[in-house]
Amino acid sequence: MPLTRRAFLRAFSAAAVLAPAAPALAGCAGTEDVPAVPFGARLPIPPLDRGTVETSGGIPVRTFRLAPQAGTHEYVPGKAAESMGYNGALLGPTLRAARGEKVRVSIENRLAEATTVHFHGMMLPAAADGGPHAMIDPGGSAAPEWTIDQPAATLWYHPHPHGSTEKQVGLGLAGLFLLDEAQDGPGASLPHEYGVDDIPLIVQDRRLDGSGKVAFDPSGNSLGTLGNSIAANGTLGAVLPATTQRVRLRILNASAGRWFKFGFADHRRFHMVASDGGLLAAPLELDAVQLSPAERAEIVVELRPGESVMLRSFAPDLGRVSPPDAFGGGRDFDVVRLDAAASLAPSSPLPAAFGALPEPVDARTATSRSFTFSGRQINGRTMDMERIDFTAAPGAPEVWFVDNVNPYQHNVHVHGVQFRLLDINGAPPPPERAGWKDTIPLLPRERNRIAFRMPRYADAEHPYMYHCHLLTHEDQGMMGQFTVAS
Ligand SMILES: [Cu+2]
Repeated sequence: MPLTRRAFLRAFSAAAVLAPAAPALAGCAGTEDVPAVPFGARLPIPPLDRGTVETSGGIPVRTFRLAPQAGTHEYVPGKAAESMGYNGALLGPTLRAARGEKVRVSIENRLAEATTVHFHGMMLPAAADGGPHAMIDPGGSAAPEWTIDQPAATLWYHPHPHGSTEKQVGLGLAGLFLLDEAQDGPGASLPHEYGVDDIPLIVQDRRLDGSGKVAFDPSGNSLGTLGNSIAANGTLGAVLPATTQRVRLRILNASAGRWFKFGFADHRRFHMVASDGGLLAAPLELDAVQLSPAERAEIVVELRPGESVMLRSFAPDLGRVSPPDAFGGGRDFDVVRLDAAASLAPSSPLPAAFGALPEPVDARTATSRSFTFSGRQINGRTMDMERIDFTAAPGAPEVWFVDNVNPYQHNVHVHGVQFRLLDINGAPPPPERAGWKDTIPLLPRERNRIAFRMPRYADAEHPYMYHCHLLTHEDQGMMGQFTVAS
């Protein structure tokens, strides 16, 4: 699915206006030669890993093992590309644990370079978070542990080494971490048979060169590397054989810089049931949901027997961009085709509501902080591993103003917490962003206000990160860090 030559030229000539230092067309030679991969390969489902329960000091600990390693993967059949994966050549197993369980992740780095494993969206102690201070050298190991203490959700894990996150994620290091409730909750009637009607969907753009290898071009435009191909669970042109009337898709945008606006080619409506940190207050009927890098949405789509329907990414709404239509917008991508069987097993109807979400913190008593995102800096500062930007009290209520003053996109992710979006430029957020979030888009000239409680774990030594999750921006230092201490 190569971009047309005209689209490339438009993107790069626009990029030159905003990023005059960018070398023209660097690293994209041959990109237009990528063979289109026809839809037909079965969508791979990452193996479900519930770990093993070991007892430590009389306490059961659900223990997972992750071994980041190098390998090769054929995005284009017959053309091997260098790749990285956890416990395999690409991506990683889907880890799954329940609220209240103690978990441990034993990590053994089999890569030839240092890495970390960050648990994105997890409310956990900073020492277990896997940020850029938690480097694991080649041959080294780590075993972070914590207790699951948050609602059921679709979280994920990925590397976070300062300066090389885009490369490691882009080569394939990413996996899902699903959380369940301890007992049946309001989401229990949703499709929940993993790989059958509850489908993990890791969507990533890949920039493939003429030989089918993964290429990077972080200086090409203001969003970093944008791919010319869309992989679902690592596969181009994937098809999901559906056997049930309703299918739940847990969609993760694991791209470095591309925004997606997911919907269906026939514009059918579907229900979004969960955002980053868990269930919405009620199923939300939509015809498209937009996700910036690292955001998730769980959707439930209804199928008719024997039909085929394409999950498509439509041209995203990228806000006021100057110049318009420059950075990865302006076109559609087909992502995965759903082929319904001639006879579909019945599914439970969706509940009318899941239950109201608690009010965010009281803005009048919360600590207020402001963060201005500009260029590759936050509040005029570039990430410094040795600098702690501020310290907060455990569990303290916080309200943050997060401003993007640029004419192009950023987004923001805060480690260790789930937050709520209070308003965007003073107006209430759209309903798909009104639930629990750990990552939100920052469109051009937008001021977002978020509220949350600080992690309850005091640790004066290990920091949490807040940063732009456009991986090129993050690698270039658009990140800060805070500690939580009594
Ligand atoms: Cu950014």
